[in-house]
Amino acid sequence: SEKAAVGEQLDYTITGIDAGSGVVGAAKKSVKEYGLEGWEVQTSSGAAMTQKLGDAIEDEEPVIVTGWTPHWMFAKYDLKYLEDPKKVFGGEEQIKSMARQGLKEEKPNLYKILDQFNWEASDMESVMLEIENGTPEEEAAKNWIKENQDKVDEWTKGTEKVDGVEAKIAYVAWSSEIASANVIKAVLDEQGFDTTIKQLDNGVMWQAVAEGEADGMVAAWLPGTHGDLYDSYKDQLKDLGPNLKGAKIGLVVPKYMDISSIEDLKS
Ligand code: PBE
Repeated sequence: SEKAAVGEQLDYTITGIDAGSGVVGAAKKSVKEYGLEGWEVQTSSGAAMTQKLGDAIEDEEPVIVTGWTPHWMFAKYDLKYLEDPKKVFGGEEQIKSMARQGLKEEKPNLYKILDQFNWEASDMESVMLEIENGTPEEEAAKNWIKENQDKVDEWTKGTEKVDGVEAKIAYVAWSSEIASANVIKAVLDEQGFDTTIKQLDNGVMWQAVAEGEADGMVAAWLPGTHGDLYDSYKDQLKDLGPNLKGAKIGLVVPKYMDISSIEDLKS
């Protein structure tokens, strides 16, 4: 059948991102849960994944990637999520901020800004898209801040400027988190912090905040995507609540593909 042909055309490969990401973990689980015999999730990086997606679309060929929202890919291409009746990829996700123990007492202004940071999926997407279109990360962050000073004022409300207090924020090299880390850094720097954003693997990011090596992070995808990491570290962290609602992960394909569900990958 035509559907079985998709597996053959793709060499039974789902194009993933880094092995430590939650979406790759969920994709591997989906292979098992849906009985997708012979299928493999190839790990690489977000950049390699979007390169492969773009190349396939240029040639109107099939491709299946591990995707997520917010992401610039939905602004640039006509894409759809494959239905996931078994809910292996979960439902609606939130992106939450986490602080290390003791931050509130030691750096109250930093704690408060992290606590008050929140924006919309469309905000994050616009920063991601600008970076994708070639604007340097720091510049894209500053441009967004200039256009959205009212939102930023809410994040810094009730805090005082500081003079070179160090702020260490951990993040992962996902395009969404490159956007949020650069925006939070630009905001903190404006408030007088000496901010370092440290790029780590997912598990190491969680560990760094839990062990107090980083002050915080704004990249906790919950309840599903990073649920196992949250369970491991939640007693060592201060959960500051969501900074973005309406996030999602799943398997993403171009709209021209004639499959609609993960179940269609079963031959
Ligand atoms: N992501 C982007 C991450 C969380 C943020 C969906 C690629 C993950 O899968 O862990």
